[in-house]
Amino acid sequence: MNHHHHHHHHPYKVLSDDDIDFFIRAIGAENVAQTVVTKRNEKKKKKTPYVPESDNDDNNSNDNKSEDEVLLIELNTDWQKKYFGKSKCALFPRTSEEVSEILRYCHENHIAVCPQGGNTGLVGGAVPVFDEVILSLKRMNSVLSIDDITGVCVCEAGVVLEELDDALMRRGMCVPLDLGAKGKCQIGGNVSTNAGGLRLVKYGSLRGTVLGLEVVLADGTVLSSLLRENRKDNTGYDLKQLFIGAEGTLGIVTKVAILASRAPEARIVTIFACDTFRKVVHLMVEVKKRLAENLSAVEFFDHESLKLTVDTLPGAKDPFPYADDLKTNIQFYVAVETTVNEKAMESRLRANVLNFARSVCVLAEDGRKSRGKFVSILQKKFRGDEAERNKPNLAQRFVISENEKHANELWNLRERISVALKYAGAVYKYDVSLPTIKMYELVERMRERFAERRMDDKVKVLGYGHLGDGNLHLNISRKEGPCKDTLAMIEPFVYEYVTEHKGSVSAEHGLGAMKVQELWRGKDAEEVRLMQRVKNMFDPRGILNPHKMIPSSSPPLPSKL
Ligand code: FAD
Ligand code: 2HG
Ligand code: ZN
Repeated sequence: MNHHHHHHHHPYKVLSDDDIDFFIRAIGAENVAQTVVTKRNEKKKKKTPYVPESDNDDNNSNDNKSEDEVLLIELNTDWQKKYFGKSKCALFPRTSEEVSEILRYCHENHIAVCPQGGNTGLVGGAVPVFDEVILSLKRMNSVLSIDDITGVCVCEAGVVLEELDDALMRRGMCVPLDLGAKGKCQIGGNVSTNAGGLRLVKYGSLRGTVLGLEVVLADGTVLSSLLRENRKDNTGYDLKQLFIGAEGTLGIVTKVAILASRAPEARIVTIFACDTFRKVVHLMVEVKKRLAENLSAVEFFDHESLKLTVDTLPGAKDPFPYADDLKTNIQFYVAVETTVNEKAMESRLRANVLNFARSVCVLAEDGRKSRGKFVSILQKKFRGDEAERNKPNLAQRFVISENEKHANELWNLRERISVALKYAGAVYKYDVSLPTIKMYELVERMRERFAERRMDDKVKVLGYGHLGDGNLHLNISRKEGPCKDTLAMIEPFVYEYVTEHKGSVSAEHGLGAMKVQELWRGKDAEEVRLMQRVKNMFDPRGILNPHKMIPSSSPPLPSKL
């Protein structure tokens, strides 16, 4: 750390009884959770026991705590249970006007605020670093309008992604975004992190599909004219882009206008098994070329990821249970999702996908037929057209979904890897962009580093991610819990490696608290300083999500000095 240049030092106010009184007057006692005024809390103690969310298994010691204390523990803790804040106050406004009142007051009184959506972020951005007031968007969860002609949907920021998708589905539409966290994350949180997810290949980034936003600025100003519904609008700077991916540092997103898509009526998931990463990449290129208009996702995961998922999640099954017996060396899996908008076209799609799969694959296997039988059947079947295959061995085998349930089962093997990791011990997560063809070398280098230090029996190094977008998720899992030596083997090595290869240290999860100092990497100091100036312009008192995303100091000095 260097303390030489503290240009913007923001001393924040410690909350008092008066502040709590103000919040209660502004939004009602039922929308304030707090442990500042202990007398008031006394009354609430043991009233109705607060039931925590299902995956909190460590709440048996909460008997003597007030409802608010229990709720604040939950809101101060991130999804991974890796970051812990010490906030004594959480606010649940129901309207933009209430958000505005809160911010105006916090601005005047130098009170730091941490905006929180579904709290599924993976970089510690949605929980306070110290005792910032938590501003939760949870109770602003109405879908306001869906335009059947334009497909534009306007909703409040706190709508849970899956609920928004359900609302659109009833009109034959869907959200142009899909994440494993959809049951909990909110559209406002997605916008604020510019979440990518599994279908970016099809829908593009939120920077294209978000057409307008309503934002409350740090001083309480409500920017409502930014909430536009036009697909096209070239009038001046596109200011809404600044709030997309701003991680709550420039304003609070209170409403979102998003361009929905037509919901597909049928989908087919195919998983290919490959022996080298080169083939994985070339397979992806072929998939993009030949399944182009039906393609909605092309993802990959390595064998270590599959093993951990199958070992950890009940119901997860190896799609190629006989692969080892067949003396192949399967190291990678490519998961391809294809869709059609009309149910009537499903059989046509199936024929196309099958035809493609057969043309790139040595053998097929559905993992359910008895081994001897299917091998002979398939070998017979394919021997004939061997000559016609243009990419005969990009994949060793494939499995294609037979129905929607099967499609889900297969897709879960990719979508739920991070959930499996959460239950498998401590995990170090890196979400990077790299040149696609070289993407997996980082995973291999990481394994070598652990092997050199004979630490490889204690850690599992997993590589998976959004193959079609050049986005690798490198995860290091340690069953026995977090460990300083392990971390020292990973950082700063990973960040240096990625910067050297002109990648990005955060492809889609953002910087949050975890990577705030990494913003300097791969950027000229001028670029970061411009960002600091933008931050300072929108939030001169630095009350919005301090200690996140934008470093307040100068670049760190070279460590060798
Ligand atoms: P939070 O975690 O609550 O907040 C994220 C950041 O945005 C914080 O900095 C917060 O302060 C700020 N914020 C939240 N709401 C607002 C608002 N209304 N106004 C201003 N600032 C706000 N991410 C991907 O990109 N792709 C994936 O595929 C993906 N898969 C995931 C799978 C799982 C199982 C999990 C747990 C996470 C995954 N994530 C993924 C990460 C995470 O879900 C996304 O970043 C998501 O968009 C966060 O939404 P949220 O509502 O939970 O936001
Ligand atoms: C995914 O793509 C998410 O599954 C989570 O972005 C990635 O946990 C991770 O590393
Ligand atoms: Zn991801």
